[in-house]
Amino acid sequence: MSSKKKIDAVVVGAGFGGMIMLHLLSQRGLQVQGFERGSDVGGTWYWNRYPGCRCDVESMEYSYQFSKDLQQQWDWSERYSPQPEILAYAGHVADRFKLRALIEFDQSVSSAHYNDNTQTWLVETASGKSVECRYLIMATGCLSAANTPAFPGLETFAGEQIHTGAWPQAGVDFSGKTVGIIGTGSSAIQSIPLIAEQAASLTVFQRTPNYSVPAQNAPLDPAFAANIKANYADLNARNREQPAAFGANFPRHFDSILAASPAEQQARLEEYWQHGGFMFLAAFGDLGQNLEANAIAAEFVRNKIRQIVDDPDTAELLCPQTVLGCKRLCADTGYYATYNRDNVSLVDVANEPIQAITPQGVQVGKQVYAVDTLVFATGFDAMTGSLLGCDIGGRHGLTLQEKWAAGPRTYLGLMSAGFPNFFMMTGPGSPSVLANMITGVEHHAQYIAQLIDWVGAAGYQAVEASQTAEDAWVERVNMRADATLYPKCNSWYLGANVPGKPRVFMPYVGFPDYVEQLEGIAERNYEGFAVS
Ligand code: NA7
Repeated sequence: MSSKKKIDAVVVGAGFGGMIMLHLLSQRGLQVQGFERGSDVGGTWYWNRYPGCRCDVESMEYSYQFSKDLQQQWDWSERYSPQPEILAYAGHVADRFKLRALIEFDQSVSSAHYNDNTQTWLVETASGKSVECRYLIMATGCLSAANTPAFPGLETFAGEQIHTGAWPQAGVDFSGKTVGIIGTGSSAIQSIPLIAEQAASLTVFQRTPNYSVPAQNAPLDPAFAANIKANYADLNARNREQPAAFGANFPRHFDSILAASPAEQQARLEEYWQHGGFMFLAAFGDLGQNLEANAIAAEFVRNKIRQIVDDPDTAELLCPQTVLGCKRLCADTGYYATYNRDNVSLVDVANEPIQAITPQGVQVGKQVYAVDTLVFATGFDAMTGSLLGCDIGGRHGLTLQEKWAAGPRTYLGLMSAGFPNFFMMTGPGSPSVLANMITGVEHHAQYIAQLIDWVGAAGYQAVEASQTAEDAWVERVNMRADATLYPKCNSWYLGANVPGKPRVFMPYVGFPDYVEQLEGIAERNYEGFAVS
């Protein structure tokens, strides 16, 4: 081992979560070290470079709130910023707050073990670096462990294979290529229209169709942006009252769709369709709670698909039959219309699954679809993948893998009993992927920093979640999910997309309630945390 040193804190990951955490801890005078497996900052936005990649939360709301100067001086160009611009923003933040000096890039943390005697963590990287620290903060992201299904013959494929979540930095030229893409989640829905424009042909392998509403992306109106900048604090405060910490600029309705006449239902849904994006689910108050209500909005989207897609069979194949919004809603630019192109075809792999990848392409039943390039838009081992991908050992040698064998268990999505001084940013049991991620990480970073202040001020060495508080929290997470329609489909929120993964609903439903819970806990002297 080389260069072993003892410091206050290690932060793993230099996406938006890791950067704000490093900033807040170093501001306090703590000696901190960041490790990042990529060659630069940006996290999700560093890895996901596929064509069409953009945020599905509006840019004016998907930006840091901790620095008024940063908010005022940064300009976004589109309603929904494209990935290169968000990555540039991450780079700007890193430079502006001098974070790069705190981060070692191209360092993948492979293990972290707690020492009961010294009450410190020993953190090791795959390349043999080793650091001893008091606090360990995993800012490793919710969607950062790419999931490539173990198709038989995968390694025999003769062409180029690419995962959307690990896109080559140099880009991919699809010109003249025969391309296949597996998956129809958000990444596929964003990239398919652009790949189709470039490729000679594109074959989409669809297992489950997804609901997508138009993003209605457009250049950002400077007057709109200026107005928000003049009242940023107000927008942020109102957003914190929203279930997912965004969308306060557009009305959220609380009335039941079942109480509206068919004409009123259609008019309101049409208005929200035209507005675009996630706010479609806010057109009525019961779309996420009531199956009958949900079915009306779902049929509205299916009818849109039938109107847009020329070939009736293809349209029907694209129509989801699942609960709307149960899997993450997608926002697109020209997705459904892409199936009207002559060079695009849709293959249903729901009833007849992909059997194998052959040297030539994708085998479905007896048919092989020959492709030059194969894109895996097959998602992620969400929320727990990046945590369990690291060998993490807590008190008495208990590993996180052992503790979470039946699914993740946390207190507040921040700590797990038996793992002192070990924090997760937007971990399972926190709103995370069900809320504006940048607001979520900023809230967590501030909470963790204040908790560390409190531990230090009280003269303690270690803090951890108590078992009883954790058990009660897990119950609360389940109870809140059970009051919604989320558990009614096979989504990655439940771990259902990865074979063998325990089926547990991982995110916490409702950002405002979550913030209120955490504030109350802090006021009650960090109730549920044990110190030593
Ligand atoms: P998603 O939303 O998890 O989508 C993955 C897609 O890949 C989905 O359509 C899957 O079908 C499909 N898939 C996965 N495994 C297979 C196999 N074995 N055969 C066929 N099809 C398969 O990932 P994304 O990257 O699109 O989006 C993730 C999030 O990133 C998104 O919600 C945004 O927050 C940004 P399935 O539905 O499982 O039948």
